[in-house]
Amino acid sequence: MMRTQVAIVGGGPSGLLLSQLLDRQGIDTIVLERKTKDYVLGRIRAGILEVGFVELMREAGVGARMDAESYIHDGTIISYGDEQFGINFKDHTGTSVVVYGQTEVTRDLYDARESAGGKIEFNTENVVIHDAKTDAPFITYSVGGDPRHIDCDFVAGCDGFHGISRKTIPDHVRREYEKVYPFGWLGILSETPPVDDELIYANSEHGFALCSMRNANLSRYYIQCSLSDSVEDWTDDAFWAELKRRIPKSAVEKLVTGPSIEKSIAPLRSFVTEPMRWGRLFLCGDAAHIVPPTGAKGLNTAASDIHYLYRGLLQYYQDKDTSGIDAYSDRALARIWKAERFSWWMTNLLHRYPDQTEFDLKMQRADLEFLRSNKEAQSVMAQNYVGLPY
Ligand code: RFL
Ligand code: PHB
Repeated sequence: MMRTQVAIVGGGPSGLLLSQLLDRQGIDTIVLERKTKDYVLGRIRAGILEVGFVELMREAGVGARMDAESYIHDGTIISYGDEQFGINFKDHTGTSVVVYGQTEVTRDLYDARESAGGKIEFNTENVVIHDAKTDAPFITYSVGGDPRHIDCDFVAGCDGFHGISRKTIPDHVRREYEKVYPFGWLGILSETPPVDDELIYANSEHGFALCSMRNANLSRYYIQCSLSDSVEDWTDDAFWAELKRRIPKSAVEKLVTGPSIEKSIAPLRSFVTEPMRWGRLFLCGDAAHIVPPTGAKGLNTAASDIHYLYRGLLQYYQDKDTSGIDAYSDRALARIWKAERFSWWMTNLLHRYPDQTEFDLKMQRADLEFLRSNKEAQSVMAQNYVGLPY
C-alpha cells in the first residue's frame, strides 16, 4: 500500500508537467504510465509551443534546453493555389511561437523527474480509480501481475484520449461533444533542411499540406490523406511527389527530399468532455479534449489545463482554499472551447472535403482572400495561433 497527495494517471506531457510543477512546491505525486518511457518518447507529435507553455516549462525548472535549442517563429505562410501570403504574429500580438518538439518536451520532463527522484511506475495495467466522489479516493492497478494500491487526496486523469479516467465519470454526469473529419494526416519526419524558415500551411486542389520542422536538419511534413489509407500505401517517393503537387512552386524548387525516418497517419477529430472534474478526479489534456492538429493547439491546451489545476492545487495545499479547484472545470473549458473553434476553423479553411460543392469552395476561397487582405482578420488569426491568455 502506498500513499501520495496527487496520483497522476498517464505519463505523457500533461502528467509529467503536473508532477514536476507540484514536486517543486513540496507536493508529493506518483505517475502511472501504461507504456515504457521509450515508447512514450518514440511518439512524434506536436511541434509548436505557445508562450504560455514555454513559461510553464520554465516555471517547472525545465526550460534550459528548450531556451537554448528551440526556434522562435514570428509568423507563418498560408498558400492557396498559386497564391501565398504571410501573417506576422509579432506585428499583431507582440508575441511569437516556439518550435520545440513534444518528444523533446517529454524527454526534458522525464530527465527532471528522474533526477529529483520522482516516482513513476511504468507498464501499469488494469488501472481503476475508486471513490473519486469521497474525500479518500484510491487507485488500484498491477505491474507484471503484481497488484498495487495507492491512497491519495486527488487524482489527475492525464491518460490521453484512450485512457480510463474520462470513463470513470458516470454516463449520466458526463457529456461528450464530437466531430470526426472525413480525412487524416499522413506525416513524415526526414533528416533534411526545412523548405522554409516559416511553416507553410497549404490549401491546394489536391488537398491540404503542411511544411514544418524540428531543427535545421530535421523536417516534418504532412499531407491530408484518405481515412482508408495506411502507411504501407505510401512510399517515400509517393509522399514527396504528392507534397510537391500541393505546396507553392517557389517551395517545390527549394524542397530537399530524403528518406523518411518516421511515417504515421493520424485521424482528425474535435472532441470535448464536460465537466472536467468529478469529485476529486480532474481530467487534463487529451483525456478531456481533442482538436484537429491544424491549429497546433493539442499540446498547448493540455498545458493550460495543467496551469489551472496546478494553481488550484497549490491554493488548496498552501491556504486550504478550494476556490481554484472548484473553478477548474469552468476555467479550463472556457479556454478550450475557443481553441476548439479556432482549430475547427483552420481545418475548414485549408482542407478538401469529399462532399465539398462548388459553392463551398467559393466560400473557402473568399475566407482565404479576406484573411489575405484584412489586417483585423489577420490579427484574429494571430491572437488565436499564438494562444489566448490563460
Ligand atoms: P498523451 O500524450 O496521449 O499521454 C497520455 C499518456 O497516458 C498513458 N495512458 C495510461 N497510463 C496509465 N493507465 C492507463 N489506463 C493509460 N491510458 C493511457 C499513455 O500511454 C500516454 O503516455 O496525452 P497528454 O499528456 O494529455 O498530451 C496531449 C498531447 O500529446 C496531444 O494533445 C498532442 O500530441 C496532439 N497531437 C498533436 N498536437 C499538436 O499540437 N500538433 C501535432 O502535430 C499533433 N499530432 C497529436 C498528433 C496526437 C496524436 N494522437 C493522440 C493519436 C498526432 C497524433 C497521432
Ligand atoms: C508539427 O510540426 O508537427 C506541426 C506544426 C503545426 C501544426 C501541426 C503540427 O499545426
